[in-house]
Amino acid sequence: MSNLPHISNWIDGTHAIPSTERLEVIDPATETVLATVDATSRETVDSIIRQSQKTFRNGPWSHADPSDRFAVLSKAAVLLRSRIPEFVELETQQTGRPIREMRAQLARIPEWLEYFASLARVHQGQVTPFKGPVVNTLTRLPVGVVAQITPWNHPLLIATKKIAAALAAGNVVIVKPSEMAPLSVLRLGSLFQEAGLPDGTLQIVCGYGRDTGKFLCENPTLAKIDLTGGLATYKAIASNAAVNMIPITAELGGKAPVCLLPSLDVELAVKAALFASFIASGQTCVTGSRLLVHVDLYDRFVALLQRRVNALRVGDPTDVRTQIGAVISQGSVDRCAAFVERAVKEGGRVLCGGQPTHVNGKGFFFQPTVIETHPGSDLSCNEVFGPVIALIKCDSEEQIISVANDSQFALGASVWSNDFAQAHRVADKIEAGIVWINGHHLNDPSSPWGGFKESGMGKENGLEAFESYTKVKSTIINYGIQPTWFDDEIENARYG
Ligand code: TXE
Repeated sequence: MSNLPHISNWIDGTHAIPSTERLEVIDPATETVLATVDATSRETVDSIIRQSQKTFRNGPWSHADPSDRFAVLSKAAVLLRSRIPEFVELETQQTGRPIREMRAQLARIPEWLEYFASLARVHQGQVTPFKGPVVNTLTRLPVGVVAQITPWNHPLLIATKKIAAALAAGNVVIVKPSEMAPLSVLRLGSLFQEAGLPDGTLQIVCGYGRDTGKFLCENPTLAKIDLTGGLATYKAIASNAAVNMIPITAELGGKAPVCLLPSLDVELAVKAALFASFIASGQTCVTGSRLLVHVDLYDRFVALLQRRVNALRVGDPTDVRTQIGAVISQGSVDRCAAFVERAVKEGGRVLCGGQPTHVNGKGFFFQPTVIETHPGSDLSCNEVFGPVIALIKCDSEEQIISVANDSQFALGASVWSNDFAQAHRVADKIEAGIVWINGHHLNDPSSPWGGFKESGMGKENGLEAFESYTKVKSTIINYGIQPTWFDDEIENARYG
């Protein structure tokens, strides 16, 4: 027997009996196995969903007063905030992301619980201007048992965003974290229990996407699926969900343009590019993976960018000085290398990096890489999901806009300029779900987050996310219209 910890699914308020099939969770910076988790079978998934349906129908949460939901989610925020250091350590280990990033990111996650707790408490129904002596109330009800499929790049942030919105609205949640980094999400089970969430309201089920995720999403009794992942995963689950009339929120890939306009100070432009492109080693859906630089800025920008990228400290993620950590897997390293190779074949010029690397002889690392290329190249069009960035010289504002929009993705985009009118003009013409002016990656629980085109549909965050976890019930209260239709004298009788 191995001494590795095994963390089994969190079901009905406890860690379930471990499955026989298990999968290993690897620290991508050291290639050591951190723990094993369940590889959950179809039979178990189906039984968890059946139990969750009973909990939704008969359990207290779906009928709880909004003030009770507020209290539980607020307490969960307090508990999470008090445990951030332990979550930071775990998140750094399982993702290989630098500890300085994880500290900054995780410190804000309790805000999602606070925000959705508050929404639960203050959200109001409506009364419509219904004609006549009638009062028509619209109330929002929880939708039911919802499945949340979450990724490995921001494991705790993305799961918490989704869980908070769904619980605030009164649903029963089954979350399947990524097989690559499920450990921090698994810890949420006992945290919510301590906060007072009734057992069975948050179920955490582990396994491979192709198996456990698929089994979950194929179940016809779900009320909603909320996915953050790849387009291929969306396509794998969409047809069944459509037939089963299950709505999907999908937060998929991106190819965010970083539009750098000539009025910018070159130092700021380079800082903007570094921040947009290399946070999380480029593994976020809004990574600034296309630097679209105006010709008037280009040469100065490139010279400084090269110096700054070459000086980035790739290293042990647990070292506070490390700026660039690991990528998630060997597969990701290979994918980055293949992108570099194709970019060079297409005439691209590697300005920085371009190679896999190791730290202390181990780990899945890739050098921060910038490749000068042209619009329409493989690197300009397709998502790497790693630290390999396309640099494109643009002759004009118009060309920056047209290159920015010439993509099947439309999630994030940033526009950087000191020229107020130009910044707004360009931002106005960019097709993307999220456009930043003089910023990138800025995020808040109140701010809807989601893309257009193949970047997905629906929103995380904000009122939009909360309402997407509800269904509207219309109650029509008649206090003056008589049901006289089949009487003899039906003058002015009202039908509808
Ligand atoms: O994601 P997957 P991967 C995008 C990004 C990246 C690509 C692939 O473009 O290059 O996705 O990354 C579960 N039924 N993003 O392969 O596989 C899986 O177990 C049900 C964008 O890591 O989509 C995991 O829990 N579930 C993104 C989740 O889907 C399935 C973050 C995501 O994994 C499944 C991550 C199936 N058939 C990747 N197959 C973002 N928007 O931030 C997989 N899963």
